[in-house]
Amino acid sequence: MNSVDLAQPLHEWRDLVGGEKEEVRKDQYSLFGFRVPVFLRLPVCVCLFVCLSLHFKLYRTVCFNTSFYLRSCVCLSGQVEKLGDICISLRYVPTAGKLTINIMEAKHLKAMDCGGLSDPFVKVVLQHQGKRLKKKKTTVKQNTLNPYFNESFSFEIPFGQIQKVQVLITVYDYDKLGSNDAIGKVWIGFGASGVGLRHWSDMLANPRRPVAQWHALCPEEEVDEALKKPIR
Ligand SMILES: [Ca+2]
Repeated sequence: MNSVDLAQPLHEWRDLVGGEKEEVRKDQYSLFGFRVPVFLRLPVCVCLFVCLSLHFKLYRTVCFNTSFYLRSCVCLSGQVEKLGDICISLRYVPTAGKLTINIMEAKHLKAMDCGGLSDPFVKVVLQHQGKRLKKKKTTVKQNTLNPYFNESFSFEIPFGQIQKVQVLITVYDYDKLGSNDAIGKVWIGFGASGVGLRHWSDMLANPRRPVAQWHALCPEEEVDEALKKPIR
């Protein structure tokens, strides 16, 4: 008959053992609440980095294109994009083959200097089939957003070429230090659209008479991009 040793306790306290759960913790790590094997840590991080990079690159591209499109729409629709307006007079004398461009005045120009003003001057470029033929500049008007120029420039253009000529007018802010900043640009003549085309057509339809027109300034980079496109 078996005897019971009453000197020994009947029950023992034992620590709980995690078993498989403990092993999983050693082999895995948590990533956004998901358990990922340790050996996949590096590949997963690389994939995440690539995906995030592509996502933000795509996001930036979409934002830039949307912004560019909206700004183009505003500019091409004739609405002022707060760069200012410039008044230009065009006169062409077919018999003399002489084009006269008068830079009359500008108004509501964008402030480019710290004091809330600009030092505007205007550059006139005459080009034919993408090649610059002549370049002229007005004087600089200090500390104003509404400069009055009334400066004329004449170019010799035979009647046979006047239909293919482009006039590019850019308003700059003069700076003593550093390069001059473009405030805005206007494209008149061959390949232009909107007011730029209508003004040119009005000039050709009224030979020997000066035809004045206000133009809304567009961002320089947008005009330059449009000039690169093939003209239909
Ligand atoms: Ca300035």
